[in-house]
Amino acid sequence: MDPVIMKALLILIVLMNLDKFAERNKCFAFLSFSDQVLSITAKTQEQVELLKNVSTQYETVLWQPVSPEYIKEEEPVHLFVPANSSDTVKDLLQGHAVAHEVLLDNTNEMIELQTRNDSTDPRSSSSYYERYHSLEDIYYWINRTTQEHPEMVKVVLIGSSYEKRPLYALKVHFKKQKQDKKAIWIDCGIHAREWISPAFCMWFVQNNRMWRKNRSYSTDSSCVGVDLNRNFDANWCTEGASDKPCSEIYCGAFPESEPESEAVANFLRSHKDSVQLYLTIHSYSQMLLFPYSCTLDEAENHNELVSFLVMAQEAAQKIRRYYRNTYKYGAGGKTIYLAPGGSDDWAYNLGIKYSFTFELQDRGRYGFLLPPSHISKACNEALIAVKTIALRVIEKTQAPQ
Ligand SMILES: *[C@@H]1O[C@H](CO)[C@@H](O)[C@H](O)[C@H]1NC(C)=O
Ligand SMILES: *[C@@H]1O[C@H](CO)[C@@H](O)[C@H](O)[C@H]1NC(C)=O
Ligand SMILES: *[C@@H]1O[C@H](CO)[C@@H](O)[C@H](O)[C@H]1NC(C)=O
Ligand SMILES: *[C@@H]1O[C@H](CO)[C@@H](O)[C@H](O)[C@H]1NC(C)=O
Ligand SMILES: CC(=O)N[C@H]1CO[C@H](CO)[C@@H](O)[C@@H]1O
Repeated sequence: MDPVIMKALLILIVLMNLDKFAERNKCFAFLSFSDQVLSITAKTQEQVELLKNVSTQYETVLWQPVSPEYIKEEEPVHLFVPANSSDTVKDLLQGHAVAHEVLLDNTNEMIELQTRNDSTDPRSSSSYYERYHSLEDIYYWINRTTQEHPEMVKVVLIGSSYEKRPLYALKVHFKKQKQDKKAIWIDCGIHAREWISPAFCMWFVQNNRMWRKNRSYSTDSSCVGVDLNRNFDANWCTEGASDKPCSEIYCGAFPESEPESEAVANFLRSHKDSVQLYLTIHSYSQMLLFPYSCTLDEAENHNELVSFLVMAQEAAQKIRRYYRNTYKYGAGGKTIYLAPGGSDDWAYNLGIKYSFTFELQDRGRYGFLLPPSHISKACNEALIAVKTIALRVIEKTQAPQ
C-alpha cells in the first residue's frame, strides 16, 4: 500500500461469517456430475412468474438476483441447477419459451479448482495468495503474519461466532503510529459464498507487508442462518429484507441479533471517532456502491462519494489495458434495489462519512465460482480503488489546517 496511506491511516481488517465459512466446502458436497448454472432472461410478466416458481419450488439455487422477488423482465437471472433437476427445469423453460443459456456446465470442476489444496503440489505455479483457503488455514495465516511482522500487524479479538470461533481484527500500521491515529475498516466474507472477498483481505494485508448468514438456529423454523448484511440497524427489516427465516435475505430476530454483526458494530461504535473510511467487500457483479441502500434518499455527501468513485474508476482505467473491467457505481438503493440493514448504511449513519460496498468480479461468467487464476486481477483492481479512495479521504479529512 501507498506509504502515505500507511502513515496516515491505521488499517483494520476483519474476516466475517466464520461458521458458514468453516462449512463452505461441505455446502458443495452434494454436488453431482453436470450441475449447471443457467442464465435466463424473462421477457414477459408470465415468464417472470415462472422463474419465481422455478427458483422457489424446485431444487435450484438463485445466484442473481439475491431473492426471487427481485426477478424482473429483461434482467438476466443466474440460477444454479443441480443435475437431477436439470431436465425438469429445462422442460419448464422450453414449455414457456423462456430464453436461457448455459453459463457454466462444469461447476464440479470449478468447485474442485476452488477447493483444491495445491500447496503441496510441486507443479503448482500459483502463490499462496492466488489460491482460496480454508478457515483453518486462514487462522494459521493470521497467526504467522502477526508473528513474522509484530511491528506491523497486530491481532485483536473483537468477539466470537455463534459456534464460538474467535473473530479477530488485524491491525495493520507503521511502527511509530500516534495514539489518535485515524483508521480504515475493511471487512470481508459477510456472505460465505463470495470466496473472492476473504481472498481480497489476505491479498491486501500481504500487499502491505511488502513495504451471507450466521449459523444459529431460530426456534420456530428449520431454516438456518441470517443474512448478516440485513442484520444491522439501518431501516432494519423494511422493504428489501425478509422476516422469514427461510429467505436468503432474512434480517434476523432483531438488529445485531447475530454475534458477528454485533461484534463489528460494537467495535465500530467504540472507535467511531477514529474510523474515517468503512469498506465491506462482496461479490459478484462489479459494482462500487455507497449509501443509501436502505432508502432511495440521497446521502448528504452524495456528490462527494460519486467523485471518489469516479477517481477510483479512472485509476483503474489506467491499468485497463491489463484489466478490461469496468465497474458500475452509485448509491445502492438506486443502483440495484432496496436492501435495508446493510453494514455500509449502518456505518454511515454512525458517522463514518466515507462508507462503500465493493462488489468484486465477475459479472456472472463464473459468478461465485471465480477460479483461483482470477484472484490476482480481481484483487489488484480492487486494491487500486481502495488506494485511490483512501488517499482522497486523507486529503479531505487530514488536510493541514
Ligand atoms: C406459479 O405457481 C403458482 C402456485 O403454484 C401457480 O398458480 C402458477 O400458475 C404458476 N405460474 C407459472 C407461470 O408457472
Ligand atoms: C437430487 O440429488 C440430491 C443429492 O443427491 C438429493 O438430495 C435430492 O433429493 C435429489 N432430488 C431429486 C428431485 O431427485
Ligand atoms: C493444505 O495442505 C497444507 C500442507 O499439507 C496443510 O497445512 C493445509 O492445512 C491444507 N489445507 C487444506 C485446506 O486442506
Ligand atoms: C499462534 O501460535 C502460537 C504458537 O504456535 C500459539 O501459542 C498461539 O496460541 C497461536 N495464536 C493464535 C491466535 O492462534
Ligand atoms: C435469527 C437467529 O437465529 N439469530 C441467532 C444468531 O445467533 C445468536 C446466538 O449468538 C442467537 O441468539 C440468535 O437468535
